[in-house]
Amino acid sequence: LDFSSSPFSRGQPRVGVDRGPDVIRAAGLVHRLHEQGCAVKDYGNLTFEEVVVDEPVGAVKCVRAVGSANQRLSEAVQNVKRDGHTSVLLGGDHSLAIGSIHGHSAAVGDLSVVWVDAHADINTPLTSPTGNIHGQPMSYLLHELQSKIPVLPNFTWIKPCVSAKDLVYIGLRDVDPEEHYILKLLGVKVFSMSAVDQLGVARVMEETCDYLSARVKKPIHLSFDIDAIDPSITPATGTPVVGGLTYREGVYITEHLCQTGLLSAVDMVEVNPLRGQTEQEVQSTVHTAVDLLLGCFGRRREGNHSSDYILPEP
Ligand code: HAR
Ligand code: MN
Ligand code: MN
Ligand code: MN
Repeated sequence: LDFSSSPFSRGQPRVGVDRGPDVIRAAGLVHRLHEQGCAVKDYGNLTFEEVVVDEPVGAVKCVRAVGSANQRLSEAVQNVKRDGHTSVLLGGDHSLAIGSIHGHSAAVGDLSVVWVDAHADINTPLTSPTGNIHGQPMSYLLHELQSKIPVLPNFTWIKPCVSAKDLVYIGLRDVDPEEHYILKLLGVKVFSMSAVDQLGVARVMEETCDYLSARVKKPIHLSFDIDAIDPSITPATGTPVVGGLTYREGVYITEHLCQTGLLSAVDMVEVNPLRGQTEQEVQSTVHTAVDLLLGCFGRRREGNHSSDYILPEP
């Protein structure tokens, strides 16, 4: 596993999400992954060039900063994948999925994307109600939306690289009307919270994997927005939405994806320690993010042991 972490927050207006990577590290993520037998290399925080003048383009905010940070991230992820490692991105806000998915795909080719989020993050620059790019990343990545994306400064390096049929959403419960239209237009597979309620998480994951592997088995990119989990458990995030996934449903998603053997890159984004009301709220959010990542990389709740373990003889 190779970590690229991106203390980046300009895809949305709230301060603090740039501190996500440091609090996730401070919770002992790397040590715990080592303990469960993962070889981990931590590249530390990526540094991004200061963009001083960054006037909105139309309604879209911080375009140049988001564009250049993601270009840098894409290169970092490409290097990790070309070295044959699994890429882990600690964010930062969800605009970073642009560089993470772009870089992943540039290195390995066609991907499946599993997007776990309260939000669809598929607004185009022209449909976005807020102008925040963390609500838009999928629109830049989908082949099918290419003709709807205006030219933006520092975004010209982005090549759409995901097909709508290779994308699955899980956990949606706050979708803008324009986003809902796009999802229906493109026929994107969506397991909203209603579907999770109806089917249960086990069937959602079974159907997700059946759907994605119906044709060829592609490497999976998991983009996990911590706000997918219910804010009673993960309140320290910028745009909490009631009625989310339980801790157990979240962990089940990661355990299931791990068992496919296809997990090739993971984003863990939108942890914002400054949005917790108390230290306990921050810790609950951060520990959940860590447990979700441990689930991605082999931790099972039934227990684990290494294959060369030998029982001690008296
Ligand atoms: N749909 C809204 C927008 O486009 C809100 C997006 C909110 N935030 C996220 N995304 N955390 O997952 O601005
Ligand atoms: Mn390496
Ligand atoms: Mn998101
Ligand atoms: Mn979200």
